[in-house]
Amino acid sequence: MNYLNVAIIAHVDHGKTTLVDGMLRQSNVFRANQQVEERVMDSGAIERERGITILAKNTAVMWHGDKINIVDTPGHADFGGEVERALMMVDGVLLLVDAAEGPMPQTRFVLRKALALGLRPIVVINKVDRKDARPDEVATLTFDLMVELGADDEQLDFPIIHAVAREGRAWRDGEEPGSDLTSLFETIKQRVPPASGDREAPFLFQVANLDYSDYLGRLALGRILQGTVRVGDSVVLSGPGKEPSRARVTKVFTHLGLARVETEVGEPGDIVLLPGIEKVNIGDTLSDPDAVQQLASPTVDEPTVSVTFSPNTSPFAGREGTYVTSRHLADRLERELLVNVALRVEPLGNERYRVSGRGELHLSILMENMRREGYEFSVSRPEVILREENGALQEPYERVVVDVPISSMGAVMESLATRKGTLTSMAPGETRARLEFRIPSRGLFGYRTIFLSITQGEGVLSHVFESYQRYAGEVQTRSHGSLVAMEPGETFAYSIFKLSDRGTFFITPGTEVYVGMIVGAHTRQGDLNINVTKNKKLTNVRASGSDENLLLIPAKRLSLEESLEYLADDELLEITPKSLRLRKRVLEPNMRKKEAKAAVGQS
Ligand SMILES: Nc1nc2c(ncn2[C@@H]2O[C@H](COP(=O)(O)OP(=O)(O)OP(=O)(O)O)[C@@H](O)[C@H]2O)c(=O)[nH]1
Ligand SMILES: [Mg+2]
Repeated sequence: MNYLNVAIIAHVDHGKTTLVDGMLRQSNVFRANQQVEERVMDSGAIERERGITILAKNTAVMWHGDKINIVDTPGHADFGGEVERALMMVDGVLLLVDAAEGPMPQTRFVLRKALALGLRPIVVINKVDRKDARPDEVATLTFDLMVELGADDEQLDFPIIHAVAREGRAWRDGEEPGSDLTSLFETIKQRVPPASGDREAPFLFQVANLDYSDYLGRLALGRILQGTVRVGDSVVLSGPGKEPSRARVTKVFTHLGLARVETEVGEPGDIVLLPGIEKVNIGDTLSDPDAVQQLASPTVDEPTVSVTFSPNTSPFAGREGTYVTSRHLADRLERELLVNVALRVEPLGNERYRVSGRGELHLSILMENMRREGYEFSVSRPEVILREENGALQEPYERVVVDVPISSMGAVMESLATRKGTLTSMAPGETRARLEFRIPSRGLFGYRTIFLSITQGEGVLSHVFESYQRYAGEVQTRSHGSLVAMEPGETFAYSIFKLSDRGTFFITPGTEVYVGMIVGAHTRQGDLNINVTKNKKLTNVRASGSDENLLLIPAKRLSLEESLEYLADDELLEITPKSLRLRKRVLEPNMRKKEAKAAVGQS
């Protein structure tokens, strides 16, 4: 049997997980009457809620006697670390490109990685059913991108498949539209070299990912590079910073469809799961005790953004969370490092930890997972990670692509220019334009909300880290202060109504607040301390309008990402399983005043 190992890579939303649905359905891995949900590989709760893939996942199908191991990868730039790891296991990639959008920032990122590893892509132009599909143009743009990224002749000689992943159909460019995915499977067979690996050679395996099971514990996932592995075999675990140690193989699993299948022998070239190896980490090597090897760990791009995690110290601390101490926090972050290879954690003292990742979403998904598990903590404003090279300060820059209605083009250009963005290309169409910018990552913090409002929700923006470049100087992102509670207690509609001209409220009447908690955004610069816990004095004479009739502007409820984007340097976000509360770092108004004065004195 041949093993054909492929990863599906693309920009976000170009249809990777949907294509896997079709491949699974058409290779008889489901029972005839089995109900299978859409995007079945997006099995995580947050993945399903948000409709995005966060973790790379493996599956496999049989096709005409060959086994195709498939790795579905996330398209969002922040999860690029997952893609880097997935590429370790494969001999080919399906590069999906949306037939209307064409190559986007993350298309470039994943393609660059695949080309650098010498993989030969199969280009799948997906969503050709879209009214605005332009498959031929998109094929040309993809070719140009490959040339720009230094593809060699073999890589440039890529097959082009047209697809409607949602209907499970694909056909070769120039052929009649097909009714199933046969052409895609055939192309994989022709183009992806069967995994090589000498069966008689000593066993060699590198861990590309870790999985967990309640009764098996930690499972090492990877591809057998050579030799075979049997239940009962003794192997040697080696990796950076660890003494080589012996371990026994207790079970061997492979993938088939959505299931893990137990097998007696793991074959060279196949992707297998090995449970029961203690202390195993991603990048580690397992080898034959008579031929011990330690392979080089795969390289992963460095983080560009960091936040500080610390225990929650607000007056409400410990009310809603199960795990609230600094110890809990440290253990949980430590555990995350095992599976989240692009993440870094650094203790800062004083129970604080600097957590660094590849973008705001990379960090916010960790926060969201933690609060769902019962953790309570606070985080600071996300900051970019600066660097020094030859004495010059550098910061991360992003490549940004926006697709906007012509009518908002000017406003978008202006708003990005004030954030130090430079326009690098411009392709105006009849009704919409596509603009590309280079901008310091800092300039994009908090920009999404502004962008959506400028384009009235009609704009699409995506960005990906490009490189470290010269520090761009001051970038102003938030120009207003906060509305801060100065009395503790329950909020009343009456006081919110009275203060409604002062800004936008984030809380509704009946919310319990503490001194120093942020209840809204001030319309002006500087913070405003307000009392939102006052109720109308009861008098004998009832006013003509009663409280119930007060017409309140609905509160603006901030999501986790919006809250992070909102934060200023002297503010924190309190995250609990039930609530997100913004607060001033220093709660007492007088103390804040003193600190502000001291800061002015120093500068
Ligand atoms: N019109 C059309 N829509 C499609 C097609 N394939 C997928 N979609 C839609 O595109 C959206 C994104 O699909 P996904 O499969 O989640 O995309 P993805 O590439 O896995 O996304 P990430 O993993 O988050 O990067 C979904 O709403 C799909 O229904 C297609 O062939 N035609
Ligand atoms: Mg997906």
